[in-house]
Amino acid sequence: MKKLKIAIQKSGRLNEDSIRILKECGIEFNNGVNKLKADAQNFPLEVFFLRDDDIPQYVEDAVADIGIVGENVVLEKNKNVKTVERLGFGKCRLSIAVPKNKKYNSIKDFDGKKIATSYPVILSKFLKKEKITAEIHEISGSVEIAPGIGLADAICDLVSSGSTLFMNGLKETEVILKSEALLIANKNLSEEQNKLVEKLLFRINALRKAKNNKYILLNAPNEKLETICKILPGMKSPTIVPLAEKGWSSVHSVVNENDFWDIIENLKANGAQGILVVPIEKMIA
Ligand code: PRT
Ligand code: ZN
Repeated sequence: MKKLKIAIQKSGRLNEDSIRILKECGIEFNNGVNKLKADAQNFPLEVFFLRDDDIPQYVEDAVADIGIVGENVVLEKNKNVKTVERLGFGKCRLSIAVPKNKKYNSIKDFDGKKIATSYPVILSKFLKKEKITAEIHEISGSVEIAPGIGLADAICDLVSSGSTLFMNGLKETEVILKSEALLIANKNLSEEQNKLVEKLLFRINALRKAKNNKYILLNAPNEKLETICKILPGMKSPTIVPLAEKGWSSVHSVVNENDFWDIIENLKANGAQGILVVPIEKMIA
């Protein structure tokens, strides 16, 4: 069988999470330092370790079939690849920031100004859409120092916690992109390769669903079961097992992380006791 080739970041912010997601999918490979590629031992997958900036090009050229890379890089490089899935890590935003002592009214303030960035493609599209004429000054690193040394009036850079902006006396004024890691793919994969991508996606989704859900067990007096079952949605419907103590049952179900505390409070108010909550490792609908 032909192997699927995946490109992930060699080192940097996406490296660990990219390796983790593949390993959690049960794929074993050796990710030792200074390796260019590794063969998975139990899945037809070959892992290439690359600079993130090169990943879209490699995927477009089919050197790699799929890749894990930030949306910011995918949009900036503007290569002919497709997005298969948003992976939920490497979250950041691409924002415009100005010196914090500068008064800021609206995006119109940037008309005629100079903005330093490593993201000229995304920024110029944004400015065009907003009908702003500003000069884009492309620099490859340490963008945040540009206003301080008189190189530009503003910057457009990635932000996560905001502490880099803060330390450089800048304030965020416009968010132009909310980015996260994407699974991208070459547009002309064979049927066989597409099947492997689907297999991988199935595992990734089972993991993500499991992370967003918890398994819950509780005891309830039988006369309260109907109300309690209405509070607990479950995958199909809750499981009810009679307890040795007469008039009581144990109820098992799955609850979503988002509604978790509301559900727990509601259950307690309706007579549930001995509530146990356990993590789910994988969840297949
Ligand atoms: O060597 P290689 O080219 O592969 O890596 P790189 O140095 O180009 O990228 P790397 O590892 O820094 O980032 C990889 C990806 O992580 C980016 O393309 C984004 O998709 C994502 N990401 C998430 C971030 C951040 N958060 C982030 N905060 N990338 C960069 N930053 C930088 C930002 O540029 C700024 O300098 O962190 C600083 C701001 O952080 P805060 O927390 O101070 O706001
Ligand atoms: Zn890079």
